[in-house]
Order: sequence, then structure tokens, then C-alpha cells
Amino acid sequence: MSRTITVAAAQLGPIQKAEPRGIAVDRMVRLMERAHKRGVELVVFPELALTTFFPRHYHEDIAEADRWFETAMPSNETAPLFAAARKYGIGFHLGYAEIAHESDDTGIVRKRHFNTSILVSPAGDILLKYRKVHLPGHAEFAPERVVQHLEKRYFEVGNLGFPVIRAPMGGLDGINMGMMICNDRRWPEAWRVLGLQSVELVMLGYNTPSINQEAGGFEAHHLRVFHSHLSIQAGAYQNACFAVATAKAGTEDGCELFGHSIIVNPQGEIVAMATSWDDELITADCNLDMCTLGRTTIFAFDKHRRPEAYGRITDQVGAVEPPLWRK
Ligand code: ING
Repeated sequence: MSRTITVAAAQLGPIQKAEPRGIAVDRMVRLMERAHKRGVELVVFPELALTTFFPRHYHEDIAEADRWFETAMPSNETAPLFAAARKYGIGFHLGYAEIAHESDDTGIVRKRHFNTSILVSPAGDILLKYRKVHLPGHAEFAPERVVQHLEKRYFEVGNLGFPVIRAPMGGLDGINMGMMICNDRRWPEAWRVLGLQSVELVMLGYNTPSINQEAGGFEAHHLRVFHSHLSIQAGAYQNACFAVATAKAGTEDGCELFGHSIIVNPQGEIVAMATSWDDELITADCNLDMCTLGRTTIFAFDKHRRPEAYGRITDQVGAVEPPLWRK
């Protein structure tokens, strides 16, 4: 009997700045109902799925940005999601902005802010939590930008690493599941840390502008979706795992985010793709046995990796200049 689970990317259309969380949660519950009708066992919602992509908005008083964060999960606003999961027997991945009161590296307990995702069982147990490591953008107002991207202002770098957990999901008694968030997908290091923990299913949400917002050079518009798909397909192929990548899409207060959520198999093939930039459910049957081929041949890490040659990957942050050739 193959180890197959039916998964869905539950893509969300735009959430306007003025819209309360309840609007998004209602839309997400409707997507979960649709997922149930299609026999879906695990639903992946986007990054920061409860609100508009608020890092595009500058708050001079950073405390004002707390309005975009959740101080409890579940909460009154998100309880309907957990209730729907229980009602339909569906697990779900949710991205949201998290306020946590916990100690930092100096041991001081303080109010901390993270770009977070959780994996929730049908019973409502939080099986896994991840906090975004690769925060793109900038921390101060950037007047030259078309639109701000202030993730470095509002979030701390995630402090949970890239964890993988083996847990029951759907009809299976154990699946190796891991998460990353948006910009993380562009960094092969993130995929490989998950791959080195035998991940079988990577879940990620994203909010990605459909046009280049930095005045930093030409980039053809069609390459935005291409680069996203390229990163996810490569990550899945090179780590012999499935990936479910779910967009928050459409035009939020005049700023367009692209959709085209995808589900990718361990061969790097796109097995399902959204074609709208609105609420849309895409589904796929994932036979996890497909992970075996890659990780026992080309990507049998224990047989082929040479960590002694990889020192620069963890020793260095930025690139250095190479030595100059001399005859
Ligand atoms: N968004 C974007 C992403 O990595 C970005 C930021 C856009 C980076 C385009 C580079 C190019 O998809 C988030 N939220 O990380």
C-alpha cells in the first residue's frame, strides 16, 4: 500500500489593509470546506494569511505595528479554523505574525515579534512551529522604493532553525514534515537543512510582489513567477521531497502580489498550479514513496556529500573577492 496523502494549497486572494481578520478566516474556512469535498487531508495556507501584507506599510512608532500580530494561537478570530479542521478531519499549515513573550539569547524575557508558521493536526495540536529566518527588505523607511518591504523592521530573525517532525497526518501514521516561509525558498541552505532531516513534505506560504519594487535594476516581469517556481522545483528535486507553496495574491491597496501557487513532486515536477490570483484551491495526491528514488541514488546524502569541502557555506556570510590570476 503506497504512503499517499492528498494535500491542497489554499491560495488566498488579496486582503485589504482595512479588512478585519474575520474576513480572511471566513474565506479560509470556505476553502477548507471545499478541500473536504475533494478528500483533502492537509491544507497549506499562505504566509501572514490573516491580514494584508503589512510590511509594505511604514509605522514610525513600531508599537503601532502590533495590531498586525497574534498574541495567542488559537484566538477568538482564528478559532473557526481550528473548529473546521476538527469538523473535517483536516490538518492545516497557517502563516501569521506572532508576538511571543519569551527569553532572548541574553536570557531576558521580552515581547518578541516573528513571521511564523504552524502545522496543526485535525485535533488542533500544534505539531510544529517555524519562524522565518531569511527576512528580505529593510528596517528603515526607504524613500527610493516604489513600495516598502519592512520585514527587517517588524520581525526578528527566526530562532527555531528549520525543524522537521515525523507526525501522523491524513491516513498515514507518520510523515516527515517541515516548513519554510517565502523568501526562505530562494535559499538552497534552507532546503538542504530540511533535506538532512529526511523531510518528505515541505510547506511554505509566500507574499511576493509581481513587479520589482527596488529601483535596483531591470528584471522582466515574467521572471517573478519563474524565479519562485525555479526555487521550489530545485529545492524539492535536490532534496527528494514534495513541496506545497501557497501564495497570498492579488492587489492589496494597490500593490499586486502574484499567485500561481504550486505543488511539486520529488522529481521537481509541478503536479498542480493555481492560475488565478484570487482564492483558489489546488490539490494533489502525494505518494511519499516517490521520495525514495532521489534519496537512495543521486541525493543519497550519506554516500555523496562532502561536508569538508563546504566550509564557506557556514563560515562566511557574504561573498569575498577571489584571488587574481597571475601567469
Ligand atoms: N517576499 C518576497 C520573496 O522573497 C522578494 C521578497 C521578492 C525577494 C522578490 C526577492 C525578489 O518572495 C517575501 N515576503 O519574502
